[in-house]
Amino acid sequence: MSSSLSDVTILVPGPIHPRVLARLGETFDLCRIERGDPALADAALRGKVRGIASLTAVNAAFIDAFPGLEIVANFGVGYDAIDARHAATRDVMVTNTPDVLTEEVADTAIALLLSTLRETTKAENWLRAGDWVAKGPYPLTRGTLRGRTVGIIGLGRIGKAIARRLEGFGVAIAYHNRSPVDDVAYAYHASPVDLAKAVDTIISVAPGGAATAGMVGTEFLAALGPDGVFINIGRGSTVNEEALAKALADGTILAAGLDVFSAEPKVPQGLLDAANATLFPHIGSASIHTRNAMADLCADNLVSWFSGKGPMTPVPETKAINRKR
Ligand code: 8YV
Repeated sequence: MSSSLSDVTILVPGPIHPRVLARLGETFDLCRIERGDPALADAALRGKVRGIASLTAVNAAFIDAFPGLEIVANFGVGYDAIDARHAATRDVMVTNTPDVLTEEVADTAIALLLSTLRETTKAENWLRAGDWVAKGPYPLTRGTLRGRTVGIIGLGRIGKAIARRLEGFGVAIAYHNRSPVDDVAYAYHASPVDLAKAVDTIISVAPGGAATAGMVGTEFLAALGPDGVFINIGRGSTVNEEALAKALADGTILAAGLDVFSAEPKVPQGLLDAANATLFPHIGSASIHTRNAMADLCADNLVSWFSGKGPMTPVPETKAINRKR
C-alpha cells in the first residue's frame, strides 16, 4: 500500500464520466490514453500503473500489459467489457457500480415498456406533425399492458426493482434467472425459451458475455408469439438483432423496446426500419443524478483500495482476492 494516494498512478483508457476524472485527478496521479490498447502504453506507463478506471474494453492483453496492476474499477454495473476472469487469475481486483443505478434503470425499463405498448413516441410525433388537427385522433393502439404476463430475464437487483414496479401495475410476473431466487413468489422458468412460451411480454436485464450471447433468437421470438413484446434494458449482445428485425417485420412478435444494441452507437438498419420498435440510445442510467453517483462509486472503490480498506463493490469473480501489496 502506498503511503500517499497522490503517488499512485491510475490509468483511464478512453472516455469516462468527467466526475470520475475530477475525483481521480484530485486524489491520484492520473494518466489517460485513447483506448484500452497495450500498444498505446509506453514502458514508463506500463511500469507505474496500479489502477485502471474504465467504461470501455479492458481485455486480457491490456491487463497483462501492467505488471503492477492491482485493481480495475468499471464505470457501470455491467462489466462484460472487462475480462474479470482473467483479472482474477492475475490477482487483479475488479469493481463495478451496483445499487446506485438500480432504481433509475428500473424506471427507464418501465418507460420503455409503456412507450412500446402505447406508442407514445409515435403519438407525440403525430401531434407535433399537425396530424391531430389534420387527420384526427391518434389511432387506438393494439398494444396495452392490460392483461399481460411479464417475464423478467435476470432477477438481480434491477430485475427485482422492475418486478416491484410491475406489481403496482397489476400484471402477472414470472422470471428466468441462472438459478431460482429464494425471496420471491414469481413463477420460475428454467430457460429463456421456456419463459417466452409462458408469457406474452419479456423484459430482459440479462448481462452480456459468452453465456448470454445471442440468447434472444429465432426460437425465443417464435415462442413469445404474435402478441409478444420484447424489452431489452440489459445488453445488446444477448440479442440476434437480425432475427429480431425479421420477427418485427413479419409479425412473429408484436413489438420491441430496446435501450441497448450489440454495436453501440450503431443500430442495425433492420431495427431502424421497424415501425413497431421503440429505440432508446442506451439511457437506462443516464440522468445527471445517477451518473454522478456511479462516478463517485467508481472513484471511491479506488480510494478505498489504495487506502488499504479493500474494494467497496467487488465483482463475484474477484471477490476472494485479498487486500494486498
Ligand atoms: C451505462 C450500463 O451505459 O451500468 C451499466 O451497465 O449499461 C449503463 O449504466 C454504462 O455504465 C456506460 O456508461
